[in-house]
Amino acid sequence: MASDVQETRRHEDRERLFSALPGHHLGALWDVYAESLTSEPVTREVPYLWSWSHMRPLLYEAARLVPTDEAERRVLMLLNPGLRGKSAITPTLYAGLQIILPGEVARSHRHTPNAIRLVMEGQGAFTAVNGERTVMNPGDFVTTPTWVWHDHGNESDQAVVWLDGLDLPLVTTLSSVFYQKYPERQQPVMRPLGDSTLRYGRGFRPAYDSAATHFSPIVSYPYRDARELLTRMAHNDGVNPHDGHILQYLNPLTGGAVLPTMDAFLQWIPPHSTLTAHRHTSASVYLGVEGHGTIEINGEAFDWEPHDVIVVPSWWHHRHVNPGDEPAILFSFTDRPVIKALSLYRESE
Ligand code: 1HN
Repeated sequence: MASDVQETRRHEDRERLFSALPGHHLGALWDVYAESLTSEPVTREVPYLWSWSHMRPLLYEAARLVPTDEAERRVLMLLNPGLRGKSAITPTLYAGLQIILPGEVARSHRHTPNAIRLVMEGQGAFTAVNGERTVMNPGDFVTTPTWVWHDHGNESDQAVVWLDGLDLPLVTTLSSVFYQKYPERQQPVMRPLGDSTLRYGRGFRPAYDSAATHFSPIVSYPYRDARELLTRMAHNDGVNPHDGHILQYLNPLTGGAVLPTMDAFLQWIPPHSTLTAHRHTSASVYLGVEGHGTIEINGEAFDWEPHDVIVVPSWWHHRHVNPGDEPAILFSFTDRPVIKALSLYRESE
């Protein structure tokens, strides 16, 4: 009998303890232990496909209604449905579509988050990075690494649209966001067109320049060059079972990923092929570039067309299918360099 009373008292004391904890900003580990230490990664973020046919009219409507002077950057963000309230496509990565109209300027600034761009539509806009302008044509890959001044302009006669990829959610989580406006709207042009490619992208570099930054010194990787290599690989090389033919955008100073936090790729899924599923502890954001295909993510089919964006979260099985007669070409960027640097990279079929 006495033990029943003791048991009741203990129960009441526990209730009192539990209800007192939140007021002191304390919590009981044993309540959340099982959901914290899962036997393998469990993601809140989900796979998703953003269709270009839905996004395009909204983006052009945003361009009509919101001037760049007001917006600094006129971008529609791609928000993962599993990460409500976060400006994020995965817990580490951000993606958005940016549009710049003829005559517009997206003012100069710099920030600690790294950014990549893949041009989707229109041609003749430019991105300026550290005094070098680079013209943006469809399929071109442009980098704006951590803490470099960058701005965009459009002196052409057509709207230009690109995919922005940033490590902003990661840098925010690491409490390391810094941002500054350049004193003028645009930075002065200090270098000729193609300067960084001539210096670092042709198998040479100025010999007294011994810096080995973890971001690529090359501003632009033209689609023409990437497409030529990919075509060569498709005609000469064996097919990778998971990725078909795939090239990595390289930082020539390290031989590794183009940015310290993000890796980027262009890949070719051969006609009439079904590749082998795999999964890895890095998330990928894909952009359809040419042809069409399917990414099956944990068995669910995401059928993509050019300019559609697909997110594959960490540790979800995915495989590529190309049912068509033409090669299917996909761009992607990932947080793999971060996962690898932290010794957390795992991959399995
Ligand atoms: C940014 O600076 C750009 O420079 C694009 O074009 C998107 C998203 C968040 C924060 C900064 C750009 C951005 C961004």
